[in-house]
Amino acid sequence: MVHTPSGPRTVAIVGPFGTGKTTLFEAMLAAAGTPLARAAPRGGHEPRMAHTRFMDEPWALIDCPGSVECAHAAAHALSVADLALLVIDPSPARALAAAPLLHAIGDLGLPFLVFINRIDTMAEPMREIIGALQPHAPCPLVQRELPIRTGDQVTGFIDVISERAYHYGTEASTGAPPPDLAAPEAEARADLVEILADHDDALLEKLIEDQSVSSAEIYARLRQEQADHLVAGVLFGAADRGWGIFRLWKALRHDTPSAGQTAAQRGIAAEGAPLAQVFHTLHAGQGGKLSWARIWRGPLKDGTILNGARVGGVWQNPAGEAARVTEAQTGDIVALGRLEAATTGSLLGDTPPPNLAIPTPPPPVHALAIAARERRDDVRLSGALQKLLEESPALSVVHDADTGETLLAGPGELQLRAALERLSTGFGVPVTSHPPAIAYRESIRQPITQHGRLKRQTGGHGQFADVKLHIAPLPRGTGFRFVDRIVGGAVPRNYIPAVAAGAEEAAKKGAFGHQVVDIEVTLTDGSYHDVDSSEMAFKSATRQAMAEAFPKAEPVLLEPVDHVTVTVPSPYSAATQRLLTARRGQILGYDEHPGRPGWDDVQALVPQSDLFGMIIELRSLTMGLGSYTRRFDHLAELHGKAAAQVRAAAG
Ligand SMILES: Nc1nc2c(ncn2[C@@H]2O[C@H](COP(=O)(O)OP(=O)(O)OP(=O)(O)O)[C@@H](O)[C@H]2O)c(=O)[nH]1
Ligand SMILES: [Mg+2]
Repeated sequence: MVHTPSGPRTVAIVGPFGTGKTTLFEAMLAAAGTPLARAAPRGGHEPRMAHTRFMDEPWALIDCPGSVECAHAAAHALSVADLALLVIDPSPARALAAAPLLHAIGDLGLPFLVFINRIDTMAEPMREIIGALQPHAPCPLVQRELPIRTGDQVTGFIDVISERAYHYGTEASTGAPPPDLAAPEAEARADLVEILADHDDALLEKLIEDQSVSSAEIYARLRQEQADHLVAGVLFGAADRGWGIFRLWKALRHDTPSAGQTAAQRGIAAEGAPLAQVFHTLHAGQGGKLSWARIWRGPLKDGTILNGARVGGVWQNPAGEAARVTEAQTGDIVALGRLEAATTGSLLGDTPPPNLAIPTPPPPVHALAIAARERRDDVRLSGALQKLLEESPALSVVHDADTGETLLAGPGELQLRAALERLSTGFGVPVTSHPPAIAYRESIRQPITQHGRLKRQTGGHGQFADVKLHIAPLPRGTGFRFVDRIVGGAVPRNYIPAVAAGAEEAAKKGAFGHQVVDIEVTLTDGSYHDVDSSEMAFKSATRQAMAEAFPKAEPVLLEPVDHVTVTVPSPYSAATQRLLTARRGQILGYDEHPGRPGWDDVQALVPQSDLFGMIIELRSLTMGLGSYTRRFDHLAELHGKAAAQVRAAAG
């Protein structure tokens, strides 16, 4: 085998909000002897990278934000990692919060370890915590450590495989397990071996024949089965006290696949031109655009042409600070400078691209209408938005043709707020925002015949047109229709298109000021003047007739109603239905979410005006786990007080 220089193995630290990932990231770097130059920001929205060495091997750690609104950033980090380190709270009740990450890890087929943090506050049995997590995990979870307690405090642990005891504060083993823990330890070890034996006949045979299994055998088997994502080990500790960090590092060192192995698993050939996958983008002011990428195939030199653009700088992050290097090796995590066309999720390199799973953005669940605070910033706003979208691929910008608004949509309220802040302080374009306008419509309920007549004498010759229209309601969803019933040339052929255009134009603004839909306008009769009639005159007369007709034809306000699918863990189904009902939702039913046992899809029809802000309520109801998708369904008539409110709001 040819030895090729290899970059670091990469671990993505993920977990629910506030479980101590950043604290663990810092503790791991400190334990490796390369503490961060500056403390990492708490509760940040961005992944943070650091390079380090542990026992003389290179590593890259990615500390991912935990907020559900940042799930997409974490998904990108997971998609370039060799292993996921899932950090959770020591609480069975909070296990569900890790379910989406466990699904994402399972979908990627990524090896992972679970780290139960805050062991200093653990009040419940370890078995229950793991038991609550297990139903959401893509494979069996095996407990690799057993807590040693002094009073009700955890003061150390037993390594279940090596059967050695460790006390927090010392890295070397303090010897054999204390006698009172010998039995539980033997049991935990037997459980672990039994799970491993499910995929290993030789081990199974030994078990059946009651032969002893050596630590070396178990370690080797565990490593293999973790790499094949057949099992995942569970360790624990307390990040902010440095407890259990050294053992965690040793487990990672032993069990994390190399970049080459991960690349092979993703179907990337070892030989070939450089290949990199961008997982994070940053516009760093003076430094220009930085594309953080995993090098699936190196070496990649500064100045290399990737997808037609020259790499303008390669940086690593020792101690969490950027340091320029001349080239990156296979496996490296580096920032590549000035690749203008690259975005988060881009594959940079030769064709054909390998079959890599690039995360798709989650459906937007919150949106704001935005505008540059200063009119003169309009053009700069579009440039700033482009940068923003490169940095935050879970955001999207659409121009709503109905309302004329620019909508910034994304995974939640906090992300949108952070985005507005980034636009103003990061890119120097202050913006205003407000809830998106609802595209109300209106129609009529009473057919009406209306005469429109324009007769005007201006200077030389005059303006004359005369039309008789029949305006009738159509079934919901039909739109606008124009019918010509002129016989005998009462309105000459060449003016009919002008009548049709005038009618369509007039329908843009009905009795309540909204677009009029689901009507049929029939031109039944009219008259003209040889000299004074013109297209303009007919258009004008038609518009006038329509405007006069609408208020008399029992106008009715129509509001857009969406079909909404809310996905929640099943225990929250009933509460979700109540939430939807309270927002004027009409529940259509609920079903198990396809391919995700324990989760439900609740279907409902909900007026658009009641969807604004719903995600905030839904998340607070569901431990942040609920999400939804929506699509326009139909227009519904709005009467009484509700209609009056909309009209009052419109002024
Ligand atoms: N008691 C205890 N507190 C801890 C431990 N580890 C972290 N914390 C505290 O938990 C809080 C959250 O820690 P962070 O490291 O910011 O959590 P995080 O997972 O990075 O949070 P997000 O990135 O916002 O999801 C901080 O106040 C930490 O001091 C621990 O082992 N024990
Ligand atoms: Mg954090």
